Amino acid sequence: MAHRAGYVNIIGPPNAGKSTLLNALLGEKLVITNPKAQTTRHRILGILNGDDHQIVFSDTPGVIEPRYEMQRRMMRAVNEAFRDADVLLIMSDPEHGPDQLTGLVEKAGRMQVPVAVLVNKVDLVGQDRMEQALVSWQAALPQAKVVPLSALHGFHVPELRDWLVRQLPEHPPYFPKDQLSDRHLRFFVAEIIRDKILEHFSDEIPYSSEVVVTSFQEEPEIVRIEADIVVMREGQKAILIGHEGRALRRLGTAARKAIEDFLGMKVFLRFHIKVDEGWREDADKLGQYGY
Ligand SMILES: Nc1nc2c(ncn2[C@@H]2O[C@H](COP(=O)(O)OP(=O)(O)OP(=O)(O)O)[C@@H](O)[C@H]2O)c(=O)[nH]1
Ligand SMILES: [Mg+2]
Repeated sequence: MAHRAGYVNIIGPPNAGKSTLLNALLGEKLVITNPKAQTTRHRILGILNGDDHQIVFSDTPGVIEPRYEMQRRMMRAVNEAFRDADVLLIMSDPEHGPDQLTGLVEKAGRMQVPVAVLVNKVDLVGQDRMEQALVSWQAALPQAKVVPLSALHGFHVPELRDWLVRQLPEHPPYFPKDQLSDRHLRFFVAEIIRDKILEHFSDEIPYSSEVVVTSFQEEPEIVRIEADIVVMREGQKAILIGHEGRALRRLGTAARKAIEDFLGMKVFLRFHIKVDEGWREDADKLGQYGY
């Protein structure tokens, strides 16, 4: 039996549901998803293994016009995903048609590999709006397969998975068949903490924050985790900590519970808050943080 394998890269505007789709395709919550934009900051692989196939999915940051070095590096990760795709998934929603995404359309139009446009969040709009969106995408990218979808509710997700397997080239697996991602547990733990920061704090705080897991010790009964939360200003640190430390305790409890669910183990979690005004522009720091 021939084995098929390849890279299926998910690219689109912020908040379209790219990470939700990756989780739906994998059938488990691997990456964080959030109503706020720019949740995903890295290219993250999620690997779906079957007896005769391996799909290496890439979740990517939403496409934006970068304003600082961290965002430039995020867009570099997106561009890399354009280059090595065996199949390209352009994910959008009814709010973002081809006219709003001309850069993406142009790049997708030049691709030599199969392209599908996924118009996500069908559950939020009426039939007419959805029809219009599908027609305009098909006109903009005639060679693409255009699919209405709901990543959140799983609508058309199994059909998409089957179609993707058929598009893959014959190739041996790229990764061991029991591997789910290219990232380690520490990375996902830091992402869960960042997700809780997005949830608990507004305005610029989530966008000024970076989370680094500095210690991860597995004991028989418990995992002991220490993490730095880096913010850009003393005022942000004060908000994060809150009156008598209450905000930080709430964050800690929410993050600990989510990490316990993810690891299936009891967790002890401790934060250290640091202030570093320039981390988003600092090439060395960004390198250390994995950008
Ligand atoms: N109603 C509805 N909401 C959805 C659907 N898919 C995703 N969402 C929601 O849309 C929001 C954004 O989802 P994400 O998966 O984080 O979007 P993303 O494209 O990865 O966003 P970035 O990482 O910020 O670029 C979340 O609140 C999801 O629950 C869907 O099919 N229907
Ligand atoms: Mg995302």
